[in-house]
Amino acid sequence: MVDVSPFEVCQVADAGDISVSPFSIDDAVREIEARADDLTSDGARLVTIGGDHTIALPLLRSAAKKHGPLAVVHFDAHLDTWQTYFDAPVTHGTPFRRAAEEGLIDMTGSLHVGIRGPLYGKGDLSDDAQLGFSIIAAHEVERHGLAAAIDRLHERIGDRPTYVSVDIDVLDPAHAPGTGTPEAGGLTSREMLEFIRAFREHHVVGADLVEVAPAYDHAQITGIAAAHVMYELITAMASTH
Ligand SMILES: [Mn+2]
Repeated sequence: MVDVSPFEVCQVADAGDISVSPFSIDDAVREIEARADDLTSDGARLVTIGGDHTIALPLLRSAAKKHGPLAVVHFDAHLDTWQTYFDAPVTHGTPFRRAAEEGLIDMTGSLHVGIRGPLYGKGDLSDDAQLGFSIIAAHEVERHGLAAAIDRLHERIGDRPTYVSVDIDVLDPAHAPGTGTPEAGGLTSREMLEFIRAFREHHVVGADLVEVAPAYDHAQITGIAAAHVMYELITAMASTH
């Protein structure tokens, strides 16, 4: 374990909330991309906290403009690569399909971590594989061990510029009850923090943490997990600043 004092080696600033339209998802997505462009125009790296998974799309659009196609490591119970959701193309179930179509993702270096059933449709896994994602399923972490899973992650992303997207529902509801689509059988927060520490060896250019729903939280269980995940992410980013 390497000691890092992230706030000593990096200037870390809270840029506040991004103001977005609550009425038009298209306007909101455009506003998020524009604000991300603005916040990173001086070379700063952006990590966002809050929102649902829709926001990964404008954030990836912004990051890919600067770095080219990104290795995306997506922590989630769900694939989020549907074609549409209730016929809508831009939702929290579709961001990585849109991003793949737009060439924002380096598919040779990208993977989902923590995926678990039940799936919504029979074709979900094959559709996802066709896009080119690799998967470390939640049960594989238990079956083959955390160290083996982290080795796979290292191998997959290599030295590519990397974007880390964390849906808090990757954690088991015991560790993160405050979210909109909880699924049993998820990662523990201890496993999750170890995954995040793996990024100390990689070049993380941006990150998000989404789908925390404070109104469903109890005793700040979800908030504590989310805050620690972000702290470790910022620490990992500071390790390679
Ligand atoms: Mn998600």
